[in-house]
Amino acid sequence: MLRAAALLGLLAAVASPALAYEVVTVADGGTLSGTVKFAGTPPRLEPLSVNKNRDVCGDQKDNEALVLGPERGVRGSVILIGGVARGKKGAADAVLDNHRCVFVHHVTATMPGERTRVKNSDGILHNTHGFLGKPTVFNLALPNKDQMIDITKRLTKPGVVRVVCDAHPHMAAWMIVHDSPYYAVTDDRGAFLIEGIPPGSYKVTMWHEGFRPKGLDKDGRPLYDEPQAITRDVTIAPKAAATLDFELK
Ligand SMILES: [Cu+2]
Repeated sequence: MLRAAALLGLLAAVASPALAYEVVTVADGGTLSGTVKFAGTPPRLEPLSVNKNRDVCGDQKDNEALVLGPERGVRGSVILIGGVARGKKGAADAVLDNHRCVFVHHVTATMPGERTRVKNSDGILHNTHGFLGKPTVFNLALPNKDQMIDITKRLTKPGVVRVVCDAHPHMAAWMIVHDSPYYAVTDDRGAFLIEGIPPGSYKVTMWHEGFRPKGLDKDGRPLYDEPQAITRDVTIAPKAAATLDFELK
């Protein structure tokens, strides 16, 4: 939880929380696309062992803290454009699914007011617990298959929400709550695309969870080093396409 807390200040600074986001028509918006690539030697991440419900979950699960695709593209990095006070309407309808004892997706981004739900696709009890720094923002027992709980109203503040399952220590996810709909999560190739950006100059932050293993906590949850964040400047011209490539080490 401390790791997430350390990043909150940084993201809050990027996010300008004093301004309430305003939806307007963006007639001359530009796009920002790019990639996150891994440089250097990636750590060897062992599979995570499952402590119970092995009949449903299996014995072990892949570690998703750092997943590299073709040409070392990094999956699950978050790209945030900071300081956009007015712009397009958010279109997210995010569902964080407990599916075969893994959170799908491992990294989700959303914003306050955009519909966000937690689902259980398994026929066993999961308890999805989200922390914004230390405080709990949601704590949901999901005993039933295909149960869905709407958490939109719980996500009132921008920041990094660390999500765990209280029933299964191997389960972990991240939910990044941004103050505008100008965000993206990188795909299997490490690529991202953000559209409809009002022309202007912005700070763009790439965030990635910690991925260098630091053992287990008392509950058997894997620990990692600090999340990483890299912020760069970008200028978006009217109806133009800008690119930005990040390197994670
Ligand atoms: Cu669980």
